Amino acid sequence: MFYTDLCKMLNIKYPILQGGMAWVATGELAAAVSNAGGLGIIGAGNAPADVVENEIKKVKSLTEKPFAVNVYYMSPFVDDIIDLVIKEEVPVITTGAGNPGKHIDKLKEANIKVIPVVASASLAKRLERLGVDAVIAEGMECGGHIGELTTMSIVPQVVDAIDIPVIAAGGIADGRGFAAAFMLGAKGVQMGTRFVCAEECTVHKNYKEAILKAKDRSTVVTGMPTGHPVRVLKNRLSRQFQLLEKQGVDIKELEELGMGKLRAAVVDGDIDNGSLMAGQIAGLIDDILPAKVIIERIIREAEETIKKFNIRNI
Ligand code: TUI
Repeated sequence: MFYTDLCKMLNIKYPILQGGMAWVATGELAAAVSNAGGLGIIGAGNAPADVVENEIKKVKSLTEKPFAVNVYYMSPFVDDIIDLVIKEEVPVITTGAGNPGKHIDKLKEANIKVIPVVASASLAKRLERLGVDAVIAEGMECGGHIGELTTMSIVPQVVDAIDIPVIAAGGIADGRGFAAAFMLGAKGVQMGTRFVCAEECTVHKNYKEAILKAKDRSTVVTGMPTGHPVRVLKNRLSRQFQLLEKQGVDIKELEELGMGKLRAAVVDGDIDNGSLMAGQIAGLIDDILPAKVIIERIIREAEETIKKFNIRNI
């Protein structure tokens, strides 16, 4: 029912992408999602090329299926990561937190599919003209670095602005959200928070448990004054940020407070002083399941949701 143009383009069974979360989206998780018929994605984050190369090798040893690398455009190693994905013949890249325009020709020449995250319809249009293959329209319900628009607003506006497939992200964790994205014109979805609670996700168990415990209002946006707002689960660190922001301290001081905090949450399981990036949908997630079960359940729920409304073709 959900085999779309996007599935054909990416050679995947289900139109479900796993968010390329820095530190979180390791080779193990990416391989599990790809083996389950979705598109697994390694999050390069701020890591240097040799670290990302190891993760690529891990995925290649665990699956024959297509996978992707997410290139984080604020990383100091962006150019190295682009050279690496070309050398390793990675079939797809997604990009985030910046405009990948300057690398598109080089990537197309290497036959790599390019799928940028966009936070506006105008950037989607510009990137379509430059030859990207699809875009991810990410609403501010998502975890981590956020744009200004909600999923409900950005997805249909990006769908209307361009002719290439649009993937919806932000606030999706079950079959209802998946079906709703399709009603808005999306040809696929990307989920981050849901896959943090996959069995194969290697984050510290404290991080997963914090998501399981989360309720609808458990996230907060910090870092507004730095120009890089980030959605996280409320904890001691987020309250410290809010206090400093209220006091109007220097941006540099806020940036320093954020340093190394994602690693502290993911690797050390420091749920008080770590940055627990998660989306608003965290409150809906109440189990840790294998990636395959997560994906198959969402597809089944989405089919049931759509049948309820007697819609035969999407
Ligand atoms: O990038 C994300 N989500 C993120 S990044 C992040 S922070 C991090 N921390 C430590 C290590 C590595 C990373 C946590 N979550 N989402 C994709 C996204 N991209 N959202 C919004 C955008 C975006 C913003 C502006 C994309 C393009 C853009 O273009 C600006 C321009 O040049 O026009």
